[in-house]
Amino acid sequence: MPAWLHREQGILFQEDFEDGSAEGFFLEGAAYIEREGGTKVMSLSGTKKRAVANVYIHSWTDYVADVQFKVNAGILKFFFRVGHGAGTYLLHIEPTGLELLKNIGQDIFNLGRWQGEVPLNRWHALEVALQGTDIKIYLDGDMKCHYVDEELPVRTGGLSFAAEEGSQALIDDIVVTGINIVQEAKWVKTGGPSGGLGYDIRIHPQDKDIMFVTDNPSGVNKSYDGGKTWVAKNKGITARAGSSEDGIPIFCLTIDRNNPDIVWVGTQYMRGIFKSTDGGETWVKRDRGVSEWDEITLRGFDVAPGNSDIVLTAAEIDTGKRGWMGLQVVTGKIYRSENGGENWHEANRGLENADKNITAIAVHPTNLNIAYAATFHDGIFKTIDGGESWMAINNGLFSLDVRSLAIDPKNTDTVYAGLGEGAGIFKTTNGGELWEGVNYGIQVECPSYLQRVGQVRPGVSLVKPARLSGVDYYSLPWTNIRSIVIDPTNTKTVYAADSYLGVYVSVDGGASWHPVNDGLSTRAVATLSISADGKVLYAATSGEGVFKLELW
Ligand SMILES: [Ca+2]
Ligand SMILES: [Ca+2]
Repeated sequence: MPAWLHREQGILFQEDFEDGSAEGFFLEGAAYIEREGGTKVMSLSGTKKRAVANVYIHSWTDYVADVQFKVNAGILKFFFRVGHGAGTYLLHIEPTGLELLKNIGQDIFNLGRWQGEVPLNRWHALEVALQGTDIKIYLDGDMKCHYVDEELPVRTGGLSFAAEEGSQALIDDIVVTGINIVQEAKWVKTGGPSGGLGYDIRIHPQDKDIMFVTDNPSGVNKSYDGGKTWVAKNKGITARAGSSEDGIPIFCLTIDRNNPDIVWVGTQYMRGIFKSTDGGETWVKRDRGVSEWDEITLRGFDVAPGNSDIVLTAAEIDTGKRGWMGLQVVTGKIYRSENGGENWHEANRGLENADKNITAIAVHPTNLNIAYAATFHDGIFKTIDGGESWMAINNGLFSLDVRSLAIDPKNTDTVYAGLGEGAGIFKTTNGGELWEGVNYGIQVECPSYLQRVGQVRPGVSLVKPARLSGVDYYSLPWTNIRSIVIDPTNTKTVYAADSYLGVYVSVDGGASWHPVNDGLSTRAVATLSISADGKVLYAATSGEGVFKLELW
């Protein structure tokens, strides 16, 4: 654990309902607060619709949950480590005993049963203590069940209570204690444009005070003082857009890994690749060979290690067609230059068909023949011939909506992929042969009436309810991992940004994640960038500008 984070045992959640509200709960059915004797309690009455009170907190791992309950009819169901898709444990509280179950996907596993009286119409104290795979359940102070879950244990998640039809129960005095990760360093807002679409932030690899932020319409912005002040740097960028033709539609920016004086930018909704050879002070147009005009958006660049003449750029192309709910149908294209941008040619073999809007491109840190491209609908592609041909590498991915990629600079077969559709983060340690979800502590959300995370599989479409318009569907609060960066000085430390829930850190190579949002006034993070010395992290937000986190 780095010094700017520390673990602290404390109260994670507490609710006695005395203020008449149930903060942090999502309620369904006949779940409401009522007075009972001298106190206020949560009442759950199952009718045709079951009554549910949920606390969806995915970052809880080991915790002790204490609760008072009283069952008046039927059974009370108590769920713990509730996580989308990952499964959940479930305790049935019946008049004749307790039954411990586990639910993963469609499967229910019976883990154990305690036979004994749990009288109705009386208050009881329940305690569930979770430590790794160890589960202990206490009723009125005595341990009734002890189970060690060695097989597919559920590792993380909040808690939830439910009463099915015919059941009625009261709950009160919920206290959850466990390990809190306390963030000592806080995000600080810097200057800079507020940030719209295409909000890239990049730090000079040798001088972390020098950085760039792009957006449409302000173009390229450069800071020489670590983000305090910014100056527009668009000299030579001829692209203009907007109703008054004064917007500078820059969508992406990349600093050459070999030579930080070389900087690439690309435009949105128009043909425009510009190159700087003086550290972003002036620009020249370098888009010969690109065949599109208004229908192209450049989504990113990467430069071959050791050879600044070899550059790949990923483009989104509007086909002019309209698809589902009138949304534009876009496709993707990769262009490659072998002469520092004098000419570009299409490098698309294997990518020609269908809808392959490319969201990110990453060249291997040491082997210029290997690169990865992430697509919005078709997963991840890999090239081993420098970008001339591509193959899909989606084995293990839960969603084919991929928003970000990061290659571990030291263990170069390790790649992280940030997914949309609430599918979280996936990692490969073998160059993409197999991907595994690494979402321990990542909060994943999507609307409950759509399929939940973990149930989305390649080739299986998400449910798109007819009553939603296309715009609604795409503006729903899916969690989308838009950016992943790896600390170059210690590649076990990884940062990920969700466009809806903010920033996470992992200090164990993705095995577990912790939210680090203290000081961020918005959770809508578009891009992260880390300095070469691993000491400063920047987050470019959508709408509230650039934030800086100093790490120690
Ligand atoms: Ca109470
Ligand atoms: Ca309350």
